[in-house]
Amino acid sequence: MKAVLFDLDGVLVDTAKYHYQAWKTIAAALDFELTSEQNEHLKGVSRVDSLHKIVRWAGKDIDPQQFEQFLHEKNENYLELIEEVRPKDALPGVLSFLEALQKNQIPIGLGSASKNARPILDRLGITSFFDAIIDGNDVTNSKPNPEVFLKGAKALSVEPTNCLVFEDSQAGIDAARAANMAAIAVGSSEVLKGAIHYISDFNRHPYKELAAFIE
Ligand code: B16
Ligand code: MG
Repeated sequence: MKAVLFDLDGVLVDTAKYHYQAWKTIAAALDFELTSEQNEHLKGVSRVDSLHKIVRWAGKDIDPQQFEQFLHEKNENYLELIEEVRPKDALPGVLSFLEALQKNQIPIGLGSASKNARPILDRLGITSFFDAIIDGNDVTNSKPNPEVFLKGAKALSVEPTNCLVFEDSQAGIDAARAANMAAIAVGSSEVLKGAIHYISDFNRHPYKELAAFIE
């Protein structure tokens, strides 16, 4: 039997669109238009590393004080956007999948790069499903480094090889693989490489289908 580790943004809730929107505003302040293709490379990546990438793509040189200011502005903007998150915003089928895992006594963990993960889980009303929560406040290395998932496995007291990760980002799938864990991608195989299975959401791929990878 396996434990399951969930990414947050883009897997349990579509906050990925809010990250994109908030980063677009920062990019515009750098006279740069952030494309959705470039945004793929920001998914699962920490706030600091994301801004480093954007500044590099914009070809700008900014001082540390302005860098800090942009980080602050991005988060303020993002916090405003997520204020509206409600239980109905959990992605399709998430709630029943969590209920099925719990019913089958599968340990459940969160492995998110976000420092805002806990308030988002609370807003969704699903915090109590999680036996372990590892987020951006608990790690020093950003995905694709495996730290967040290795800490998740440890907190659940399971071997990394007995963990199954659900991820929507290439950085996250790479992190799972670096941790010796199998990953199921929430997204398309044209964009995401290296997962053992691809799903669009948890509604179209119910517990029965996914149980083969878990139990
Ligand atoms: P924050 P995940 C990641 O969350 C997002 O995918 C990524 O876009 C974001 O930059 C990162 O969290 C940090 O988020 O600014 O809220 O600390 O996908 O790993 O759940
Ligand atoms: Mg994600």
